[in-house]
Amino acid sequence: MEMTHFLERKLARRFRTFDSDNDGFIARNDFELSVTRMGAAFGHGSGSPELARLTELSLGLWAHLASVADADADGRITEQEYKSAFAAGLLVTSESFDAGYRPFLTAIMALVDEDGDGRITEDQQVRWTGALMDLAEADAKEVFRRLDVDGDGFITTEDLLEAIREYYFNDNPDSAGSWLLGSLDA
Ligand SMILES: [Ca+2]
Ligand SMILES: [Ca+2]
Ligand SMILES: [Ca+2]
Repeated sequence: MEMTHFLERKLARRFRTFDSDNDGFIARNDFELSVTRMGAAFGHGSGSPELARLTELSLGLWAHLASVADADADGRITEQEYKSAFAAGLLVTSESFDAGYRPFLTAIMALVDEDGDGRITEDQQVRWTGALMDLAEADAKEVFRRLDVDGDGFITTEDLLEAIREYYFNDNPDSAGSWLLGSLDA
């Protein structure tokens, strides 16, 4: 896949959201940490089946990342390794996107959508993106505003899935998905 400057900036931003402990690398502990933060943010402890499911999928995501992106096999992934693997189509492609992302997003929503009505509020969006990806509150609110196209105060799993798809595969800087992780210059 062609690596445009815009895509490169988006992948750099995504890399930082994976790096939960901010040490400059993605490793297994980053996924353990983000899941722990999700549990704390939504009141799910070690006995929670929803948290167990998210843990399973998160560690599965890490295992997949490690197997395809950790080129030098040192147990951690650098930003360059991440970008190279994406460019080579080893991480997610527009064809594999739905199958790859829907289960993960569904597991996240099982914690976040506390009343189970299939839609989430701004406050829930702020909490989950803060816990899982350390997204700033102001950025999360801006993301929510852009995704709540009909302005009813709620967004759905489908809205999020479409935005994530755009984030990776739409090279238009004005697409709603471009804003999914806040400012690219931060
Ligand atoms: Ca890290
Ligand atoms: Ca490595
Ligand atoms: Ca809800």
